[in-house]
Amino acid sequence: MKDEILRHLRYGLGKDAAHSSVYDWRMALSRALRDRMVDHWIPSTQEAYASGSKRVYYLSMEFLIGRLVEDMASNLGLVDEAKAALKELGQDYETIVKDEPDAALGNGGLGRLAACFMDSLATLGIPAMGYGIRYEHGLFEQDFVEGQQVERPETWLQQDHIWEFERPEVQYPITFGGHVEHHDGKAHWHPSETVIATAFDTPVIGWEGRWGNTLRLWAAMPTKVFDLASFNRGDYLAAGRSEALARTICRVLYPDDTTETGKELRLKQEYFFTSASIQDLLRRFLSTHADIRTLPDAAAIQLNDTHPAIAGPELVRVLVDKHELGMDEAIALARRCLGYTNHTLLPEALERWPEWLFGRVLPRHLEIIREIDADHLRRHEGAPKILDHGNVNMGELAFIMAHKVNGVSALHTDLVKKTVFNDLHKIHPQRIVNQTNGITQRRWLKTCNPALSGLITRELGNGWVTDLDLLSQLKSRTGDVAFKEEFVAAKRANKVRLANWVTETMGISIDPDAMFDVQIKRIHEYKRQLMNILETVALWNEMRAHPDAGWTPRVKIFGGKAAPGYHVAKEIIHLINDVAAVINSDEITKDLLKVVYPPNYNVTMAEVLIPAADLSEQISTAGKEASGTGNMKFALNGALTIGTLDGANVEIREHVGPENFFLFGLTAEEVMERRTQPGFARAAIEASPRLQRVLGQIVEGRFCPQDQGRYHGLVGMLYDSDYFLVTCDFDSYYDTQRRADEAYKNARNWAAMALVNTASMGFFSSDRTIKGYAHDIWHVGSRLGAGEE
Ligand code: 26Y
Repeated sequence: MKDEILRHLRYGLGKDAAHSSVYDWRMALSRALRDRMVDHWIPSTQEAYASGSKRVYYLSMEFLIGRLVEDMASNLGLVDEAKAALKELGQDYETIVKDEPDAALGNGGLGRLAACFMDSLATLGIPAMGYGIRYEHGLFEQDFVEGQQVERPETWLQQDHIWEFERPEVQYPITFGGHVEHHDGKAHWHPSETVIATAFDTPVIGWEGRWGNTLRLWAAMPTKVFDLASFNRGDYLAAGRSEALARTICRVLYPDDTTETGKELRLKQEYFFTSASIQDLLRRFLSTHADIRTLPDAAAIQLNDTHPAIAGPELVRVLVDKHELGMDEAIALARRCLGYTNHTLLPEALERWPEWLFGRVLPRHLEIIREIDADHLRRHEGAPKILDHGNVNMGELAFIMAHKVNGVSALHTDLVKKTVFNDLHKIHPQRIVNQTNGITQRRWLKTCNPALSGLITRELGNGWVTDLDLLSQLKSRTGDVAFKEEFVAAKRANKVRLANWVTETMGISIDPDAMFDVQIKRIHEYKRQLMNILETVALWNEMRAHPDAGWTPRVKIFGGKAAPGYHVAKEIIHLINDVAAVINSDEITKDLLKVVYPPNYNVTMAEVLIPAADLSEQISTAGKEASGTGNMKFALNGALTIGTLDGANVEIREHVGPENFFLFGLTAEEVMERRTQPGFARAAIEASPRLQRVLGQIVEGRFCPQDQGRYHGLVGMLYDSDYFLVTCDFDSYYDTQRRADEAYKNARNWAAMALVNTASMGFFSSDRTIKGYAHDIWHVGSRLGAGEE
């Protein structure tokens, strides 16, 4: 390893050891790891090709990967070797690993789920390809200026991204606009714009390098650098048009995970990567198969939400216009290939395009969608339509074109059946299935929490790394005082590490023995960070009034970004920061309460915060969080959850037992019922003197004396509408927090509860989730060990 690093330093980077920076060392280490990785990757790729076995194609607008060096080193079992080699070279492994920027090609849960799935597919030996977009700029970087979020562009590709291999020979034209002509019963699309999709491949190597898949991300290139004929005519704009479109199409990830903005560029991004992926998988299929009708035996195409839902009409278009299948046959064939995962019930996050805009960008696809609607209506009278009220509804499209539709937790799937897709569910009662989300324990325990994972491996061996159910053996240890002490020591070491980082980066000193209470996720009204900060103020009031009442010291930790156009979410960020400034400078409560909100929350920050958490905040309005996956990461790392009966919280609570979970709040049914009562919010506030006081303080400018009206709008909204029922759940939340305070005082018992949480998380491995998809939806198997057959 040492020689390989030095060789890459010299011949790959043109440096000698004496003059190398951390960046150079990281590049050399990464290249050395990459070589080893390729030796696992190529045989898998060859085997998948030679066996002709069915493949999974996972189409996702987002892959929220984070850093790669450690992941690769860990999955290849090379961490110790790399550390030793670098040490001999006078370098520090940790420093080098920390130099890597996150690959942040996603907004949040949906993108991170795709990354966990890629890890599990490779570990399980299922031939698969992830398809997405190679954004030049990932999710924006967040800064706080006077407590307010400001966004800076993210620039990960300004450095060499050495994990990827450019594939200039893999190119497909992607066309837009123009018009369609019909003659001799055939459609001819004459598009007005073309860009070229070109592939960049990143190997995804599973545990111990047993299998490797590919993440193929598409970048756009102009058809020619510019059109010389137009240029010579003096038409400079036309000459550069393809170049301009190519430059913008992959420029930036849309930073919104809720409101569909109806932007033409987003539709073009969606079609761009979906069409490239469909062309690519068909080329692969046709290189070994003669009959296109057998495609469903070779390809399972999974749509990660509706973002790639255009895959349905695109596949039909190719089958009809190029392979001359009949329309009905093409629709049925495409359906047998496609699966659709729904990730949201929020109406504003369901994609809809104005028909006029859709038809302008994709005129042939609009015709095909009409045919899909007609075909479906012929078979099912009165069925919901894709084209409705001048809109193209991508949810209906995805549903109608998929043979299976899945929700991402038991509760969510149930609500999908009862609400958004109720009518379609009645027509196709077998179509909707559940696949509860999961997380990869390789990243979210093994790598991010060496203190705990080392302890577990010492006790159980390392089988749990590929079989998380084995953690249940730890349940018998809740009475083992010595083991529990080590479990507690691991948590404490992680808390000290976090406390040091908070002091260094934010200048706030926090006590590692205080309860670390963490809420990290996108800022959204339904996730109710607002309720958390209101409770913080209420707690602070009580602490100031009775400082000697034997409080459990707390550190409230927040992390998360707001969509740049989401005004209310930005106000919530501002309020958290305003409250933090006041509380953190209060002499009376300085040993009892701190509020910490480090800017620019991302995957890497999660990897530090989660292992150090005591309490996990999963407090969304019941019925709104499809699943959550952070909830699983916390519990796996020995945090207790305070949460509502929402998303996967329900199943987490079932697995850990109700006595090891702090439940509060209205149920999904009660939420719906409460909303029908006029003035419910005002009534709830009137019934809660504690909440009244907090809201009064905020309105009076207690946290923003220079600008007293700052939160009038926000508080007014709580009184007048409060769609997410912050006011109704507030008292129950406050009381449950005090129960958590009491429980924390009994350190032994808390440790036992935390240990049961870790020990009960086997079900929430993404390995289990992927096995579920493989069995119920994709009908694919593992190739592990199959090579020797
Ligand atoms: C259409 C566009 C505005 C859009 C872009 C991104 C809409 C939604 C999204 C992302 C949604 C998302 O991240 N959903 C989350 O998916 C997770 C994985 O299933 C769930 O755990 C989580 O509850 C859900 O909010």
